[in-house]
Formats: sequence, structure tokens, C-alpha cells
Amino acid sequence: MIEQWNDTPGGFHPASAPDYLPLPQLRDLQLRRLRAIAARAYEHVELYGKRMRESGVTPDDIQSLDDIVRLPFTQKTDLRDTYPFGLFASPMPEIVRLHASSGTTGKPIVVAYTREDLQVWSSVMVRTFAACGLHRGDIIQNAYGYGLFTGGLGAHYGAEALGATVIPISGGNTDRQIMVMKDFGVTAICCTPSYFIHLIDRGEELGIDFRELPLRAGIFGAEPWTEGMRQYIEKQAGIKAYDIYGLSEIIGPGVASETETQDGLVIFEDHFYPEIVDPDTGKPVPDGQEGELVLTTLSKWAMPVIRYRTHDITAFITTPSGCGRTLRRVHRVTHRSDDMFIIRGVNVFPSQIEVALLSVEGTLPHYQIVLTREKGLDQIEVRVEVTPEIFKDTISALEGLQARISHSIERTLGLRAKVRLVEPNTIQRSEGKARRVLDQRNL
Ligand code: DLL
Repeated sequence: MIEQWNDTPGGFHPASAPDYLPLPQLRDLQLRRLRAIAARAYEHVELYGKRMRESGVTPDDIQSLDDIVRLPFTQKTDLRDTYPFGLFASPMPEIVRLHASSGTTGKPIVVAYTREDLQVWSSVMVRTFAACGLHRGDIIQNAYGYGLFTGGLGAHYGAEALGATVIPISGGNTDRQIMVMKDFGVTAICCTPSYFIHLIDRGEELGIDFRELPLRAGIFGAEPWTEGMRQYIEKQAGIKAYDIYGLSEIIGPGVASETETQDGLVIFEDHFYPEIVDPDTGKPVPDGQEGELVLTTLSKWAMPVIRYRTHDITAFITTPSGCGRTLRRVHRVTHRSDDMFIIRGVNVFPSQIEVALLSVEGTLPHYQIVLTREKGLDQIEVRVEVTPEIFKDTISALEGLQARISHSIERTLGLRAKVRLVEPNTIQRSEGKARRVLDQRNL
């Protein structure tokens, strides 16, 4: 019976049942899970125990979902300060997977999963794929990066659990991606939207029209994109382009997904409880108003995360969804409340670049980051001011310095940036918060 459902294109997948829970049942489930996870964090994670005691709250004080606001927030700096394993609630032998993502400095942040956490992760990814109309029999090219990034393995196990055929090609090597897409009869692709635009453009150069291939869906996320990009992709490739959202700290991809009606991101809130708060005050904003998304993991065992400040700006959608799901939806995420930007799928904080620069002698802490996009591919240029003494050096000495900076950035970010040395006093000083990033990508 299940297989039959599984085979129906666009049909109901049994894993999606929680998407349609009647609201009283959903709220009841969320409250039970919230109380359990607050207790787990309180008892097993030193930082949470301390924070809750300091704010005079215990898990027993959570009597209703509204009481969540009594719990303290978690910030990315908390993951940094407890690096690497300080927020784990499970002993190491119960942890079967680690992933990592950018921190704000040279060190990444680390996240952990028990076997049950991985099952939950697969289940929310099955729900993601099913919501995008994929099913058993689909051939899914997974071009999210495999490795410490959660995109590759997260999508991989979800696609396998769906019963689809997965091609674990990972990111990069554009010509091979196009060859595989064509020769293997790929029906769906997972990657960042900007990389898919790059694939379309390269396809054109190679004389391959994606509209003539069996490809019919793109499962795009991990970076901000727009309706304009969606329209371009859908027209040029003849596919449906879906937005999926997630973050490592919460689980990875699988936190929220568009559905076949493409009318907002449905949050899998039976596992990830959403709030939207004013980024300055931390107070909840009225439904429908824009603010910062705050997420609480309701079931994650290895590393429960309470009220995580995502810095992603969005708003709850207040009209009912066209697809009949009862879960709350949010608008696509187009900007953030901090200075993080995402380039070629890698999250970057200017502070990381600063750390990389300061480790190289002869540079000043004056720099500017310029982002551009050529044929869907992000380019990053770092303009660095050098000291007056260094500036008088020979060309080859300056080239050596440039290479050292470039290596240092690559070591810190895992990303190759173009480095341009500029004369002393040419980078504008600002009085308030420096405008370090000039984003000219015109999404
Ligand atoms: O990007 C997880 C993911 C992988 C999501 C594959 C979707 C697909 P991180 O590397 O931790 O995790 O980056 C998380 O990326 O806080 C957002 O700022 C941004 N982001 C992720 N998805 C979207 C999206 C993965 N659909 C950070 N739209 C998040 C806009 C997104 N921004």
C-alpha cells in the first residue's frame, strides 16, 4: 500500500502525515516535546542549566507553548564559546555523526546527531521531497556538497529514504554535472539556485537545452534567492523550482520547505518550533510582521538547541496554504539581521576574513569585501590596505604578500578569494559600524 502511494506522482506520501495534523493535536505534541527538550537541555547541557537558573526558570515552568518566551535565547557565539562539544547532551558513544559550519572567527561550529536524530533528519527530508512532488522512481542528482556541510548528506539520506535513486555527485565540476544530468535521465536536482543558473548557462554554451531533458524539479536552498531567479530558472530549464530552508545549528536542510503550491516555506514545526522576534528587542512581533526567525529543536537529542537566533529575516504567512498543510509558513528568506553572507554555498562572516588578514604581517585592519556574480557564479574580491612601508616594496614583494593573504583566507574559509592590495588610506573609514561588504550580486 505504502509503495503504491510512493509511486504516485504528486501523490500523498505517508511520511508527510504530520504535515496535516489537526492544530490542537499539533500544539499538544509540540508542548510535550518542548517540555521534554527543555528538561533535557537543563539537565544535560551545562550552559543551558546555568542560563535557566540565572533567568529563574525551570523546565517545569513551561506549562503552555507561550511560556517558551521564558527560556533564554541561544546565539551562534554560544556554539563558538563551547567549541567543540560543549553543547552536546549525549555522551560521545551515542553520537554517530558530526557536521560543522562557519563560526564567526577562525573556528567552525560543530553539531551532533544520535542515530534517532539522523532518522528524524531523513524523515523531514522525505517530507521535503514529497512536498516538492518527488517520489520513488525519481532520479535525484544531489549536487549539494558532501562533507562537513549538512546539505549533501542531509539530502542524500532523505532521497534514499524516499525511495528515489540518488546520484551523490556533490558540488562542482560543471561539465560532468551536465553530462550526468543528460545521460542518467535525471528528473530532479538538488543544489544552490545560483549554481543551477550556472549549470543552465554552461548548458547553453554546450548546446544542451535543459527543457528537452527529463529534469522536472529543482530543490534549491542554502542561500537567499528571489522570485526573479525562480522565474528565470523555471523558464530556461522547463522545471519547477522549489525553495528549501535549513541551518546546521537546527539540523541542516529539512527545517522548512515549499510545497507543490509554492506559496511559502512550510516549517516542519512538529520538530522545529518557530517564533519571529524583533531583532533588536527579542520580543515577539505580531503575526505577519517581519522579524528574526527563532527556532527551537523539539526532538533533537544529541544537541538540543533552545530559541536559536537564526538572524534570518522573514514573516509568518497568515493566509491558509493552498496545499492544505496545517503547519505554519514563512516567506522566503532574503536577508539577515547580521553581516553574514553566503558565497558559493559557504557562509562567511567578515570577522572571519578579518582574522585571516590579521594573521598576515604588513596588512592593516582596513579592508572591503566586494561580491559579484558572473553567470551564476559568485565572485569574491577582498581589497586590503597595506602599510605605507610595505607599499614602497617591490612588485614581487607585494605579490608575495598578496599570495600569503590569499592562502590565509583560503585556510580560514575554505574558499578562494581574489585579493587586491590597495594604497594606504584609500578604504573609506566609517564612524559607526563599518560597511565591510559591497554586495553587487543583484539577486
Ligand atoms: O545551508 C542547510 C541547507 C542545505 C539548507 C541545503 C538548504 C539546502 P548552513 O550552511 O548552516 O546550512 O547555512 C544556514 O543559510 O541561516 C540562512 O541564512 C541560509 N539559508 C539556507 N537556506 C536558505 C534559503 C544550510 N532557502 C544559513 N533561503 C541560514 C535563504 C537560506 N537563505
